[in-house]
Amino acid sequence: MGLQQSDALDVERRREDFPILQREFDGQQVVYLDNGATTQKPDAVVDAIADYYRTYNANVHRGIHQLSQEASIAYEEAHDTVAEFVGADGREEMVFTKNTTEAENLVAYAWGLNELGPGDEVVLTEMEHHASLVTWQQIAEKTGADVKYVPITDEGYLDMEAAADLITDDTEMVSVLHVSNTLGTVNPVADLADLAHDHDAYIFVDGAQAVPNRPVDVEAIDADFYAFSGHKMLGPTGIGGLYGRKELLEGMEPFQYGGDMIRKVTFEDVTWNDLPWKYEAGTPVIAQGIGLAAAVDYLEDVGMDAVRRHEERLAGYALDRFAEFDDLTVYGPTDPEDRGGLVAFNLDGVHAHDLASIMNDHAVAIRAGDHCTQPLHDVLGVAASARASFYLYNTTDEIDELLEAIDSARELFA
Ligand code: C6P
Repeated sequence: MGLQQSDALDVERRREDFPILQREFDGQQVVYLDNGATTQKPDAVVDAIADYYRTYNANVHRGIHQLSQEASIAYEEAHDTVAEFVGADGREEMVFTKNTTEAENLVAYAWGLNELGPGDEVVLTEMEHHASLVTWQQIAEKTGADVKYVPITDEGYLDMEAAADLITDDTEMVSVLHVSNTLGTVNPVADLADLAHDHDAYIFVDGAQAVPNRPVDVEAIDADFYAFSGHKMLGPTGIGGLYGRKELLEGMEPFQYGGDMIRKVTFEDVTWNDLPWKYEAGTPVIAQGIGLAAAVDYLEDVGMDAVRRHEERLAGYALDRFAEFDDLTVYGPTDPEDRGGLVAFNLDGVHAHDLASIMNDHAVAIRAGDHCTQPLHDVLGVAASARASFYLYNTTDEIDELLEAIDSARELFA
């Protein structure tokens, strides 16, 4: 790739914004490679949340006092910031949810439960996260619709020929992840959107592993819905974003009922609030929204192209290093440009959980398990895998430390 670290982003300077990266376990500095699960938070995000609680904490859309006005403005403007970040057309198209999972459930319940019926089909992929797979499976069961799965190729790509056969006039919804949290594969979501729209179906894109790592433009993809989680992109837990095409969000029923999502209520009837508040029932995720906007500001400052290049560089370096060892099986595409910054793998003869535990003894934090993709692991023929996932503050030296820790596991189990 011929890309030097300094061309992408100044990692050493950025690391100073994350004091947690200085943590030591038994004198060893932590190597945090579990960013696919959740990322660390820079001071700017922690400060923005603390500033809200310290200086203008109040409920939003309820008070006429100054604190409430300040909180309401900050919360509403957070929607604008996040909407712009993913190319949505303003706050009306950006609903704040608890996380990606809740965004999936919102659409499945508010749209799917009302629109799906016997004979209708929802098309997913074999690499789907449980957030989408379980949700659509259950909604299909409630409505009598069928679920179909686009298979993956041996190289870990979606089989697009099979996708073209599976998406038909019976398809009502295509729900696909943008970047796989297990294979790392970057899926051709714009092509899948075209396929869905050719058959008058909608497409829901799960961007949980994409928005943190690459520039995303929901309009360029032509997504109908697009979801992501704040905690995977430097933001706090407890917040996610759901982009929805305005006319779709306007036409759908609310997901939850209660305060703030209404305009006028009588004992007999109710009218709904404007977008996006119609989908944010009760006291919303105020501090989290403010924190997510601060995370977006931080990412904008770094530059999403730089983040993507850095992730590709780290993934490429990891793939090259892993290829040096015959006893390591790596899942997903071999070309780093086709994948996000994560590598799932297995070491011959060592269970992924044991491997992660030995990594922990070396202060290397990775994830082990099925990564909420049990059916995909069935396809891969393994019960579990270990996974190293990178972010903008990781270095190739840390990947070397990972490899050294794997070496000690090798020795231990030899
Ligand atoms: N994947 C991982 O370690 P929530 O939990 O709602 O913030 O995100 C769910 C989710 C949905 N889609 C994809 C592609 C994801 O990767 C995740 C979360 C974490 O891989 C936890 S299982």
